[in-house]
Amino acid sequence: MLSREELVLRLFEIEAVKFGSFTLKSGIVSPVYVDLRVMISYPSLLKEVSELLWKKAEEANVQYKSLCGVPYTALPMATCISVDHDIPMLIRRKEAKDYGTKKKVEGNCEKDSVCLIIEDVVTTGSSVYETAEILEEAGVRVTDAIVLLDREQGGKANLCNKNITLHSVFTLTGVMKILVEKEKIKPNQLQEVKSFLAKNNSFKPSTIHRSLSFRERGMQKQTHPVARRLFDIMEQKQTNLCFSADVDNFAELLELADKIGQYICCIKTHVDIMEDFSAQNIKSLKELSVRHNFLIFEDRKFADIGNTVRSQYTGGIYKISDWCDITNAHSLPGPGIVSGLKSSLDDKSTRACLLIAEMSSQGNLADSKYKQSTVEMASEHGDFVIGFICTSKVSENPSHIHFTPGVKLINGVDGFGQKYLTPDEVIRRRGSDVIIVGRGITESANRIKTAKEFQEAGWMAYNRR
Ligand code: S5P
Repeated sequence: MLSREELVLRLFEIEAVKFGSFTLKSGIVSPVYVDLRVMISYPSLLKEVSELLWKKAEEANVQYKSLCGVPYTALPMATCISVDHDIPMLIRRKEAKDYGTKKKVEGNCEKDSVCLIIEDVVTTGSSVYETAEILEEAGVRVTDAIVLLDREQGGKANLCNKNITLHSVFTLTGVMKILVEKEKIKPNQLQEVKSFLAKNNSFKPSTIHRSLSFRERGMQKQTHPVARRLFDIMEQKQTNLCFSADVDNFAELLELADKIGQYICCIKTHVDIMEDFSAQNIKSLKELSVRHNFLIFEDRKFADIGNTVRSQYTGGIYKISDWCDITNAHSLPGPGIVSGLKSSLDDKSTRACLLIAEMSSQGNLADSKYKQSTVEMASEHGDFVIGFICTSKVSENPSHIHFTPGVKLINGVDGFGQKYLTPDEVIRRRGSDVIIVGRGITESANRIKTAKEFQEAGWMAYNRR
């Protein structure tokens, strides 16, 4: 086995770590460049590195059943560990297969068993997190990740925020200190890299809003009045449950709203599935929303050009904008959809919109770039957009509210690919704010008791995070 120093010198020799002036993909000029892909050309070094990664997990006493390398560079490392130590491996596909099973993970995903992630370099931690999300979708849990080199640009803190502990064999400055000692680089190069790392740190301490209460978030200057009302209701009634009342008649909807109104902060409707829509029925729902103090959210999922959605929002038989506090829209058509919707409102302080950043259904097309662009669109329209439909927290802005559908008391999938997560997973682990529950309540033999259970589970998860 090589010593740590010898290994660092070998990495330097094969130019896996280089110093100078490098223009990165982002356009930033960096004084350091790390590329561990070259290691596959040096099998004995690859074996040494893999052994170090395995030892790190042993030292940290991580308990795991399987391991998974983040594609592609860490794949051969994970394979070496798997073969040398007889540990089952999982492979995360970069793209889901578009034929056959559409699997994103290959290998035996034993439900709720822990999978250890192996990575070569961590910068922001996003690749590790993406891999963890996909593994968790496949049913295994991720608690820890082992990385050969931590670039010290916020990855450890970002992953910690997502409840993943990162253990690194080397830090970038640790590697550099060895190279300075061995006179391979100059001390001023170390200083230069240190100041580069300090300036380019992806961990934003603003993420402390995870610990801001709903009440405090409601009091932020930029929080929209509708969001403020919702935050207030949530704190007053101690509930972050939005009931998705997907029934087809108002007698049932009004009865449910009356019986479980005390447990919810919001009721979500699909007016176009109601068989007896009428202004009178909507008036009755409004009255119940006042009596029990909850908001009304019409899940219309607008998806057209601005001019069309404007008419769909205000006109037709439903006249949605007359009665719903919140509606939602896809960001796919671009910002014109938001401008179109809000242009019809005389008073923007009483109506608000959620943008759909992610969906709960399997195989949906919203990728991370789409999500990011949706968050940017929301930020540009803070006078109307108050948050997101998403499967985990997508925005660091404390005024934004995150609503997550696909919630039941146990994980699972329905017959059409709807994926279910638990209130604890959604609120505590994934940092969302509001659980949207439909069939979890409507299909229960005792809907009132079950609604109360969801309210308690959602609120407990909020208090625990
Ligand atoms: O991605 C989404 C977005 C929404 S708004 N996935 C969803 O399931 N929804 C809605 O949430 C969906 O239209 C339905 O009204 C509700 C979930 O219902 P459940 O019965 O599966 O809980």
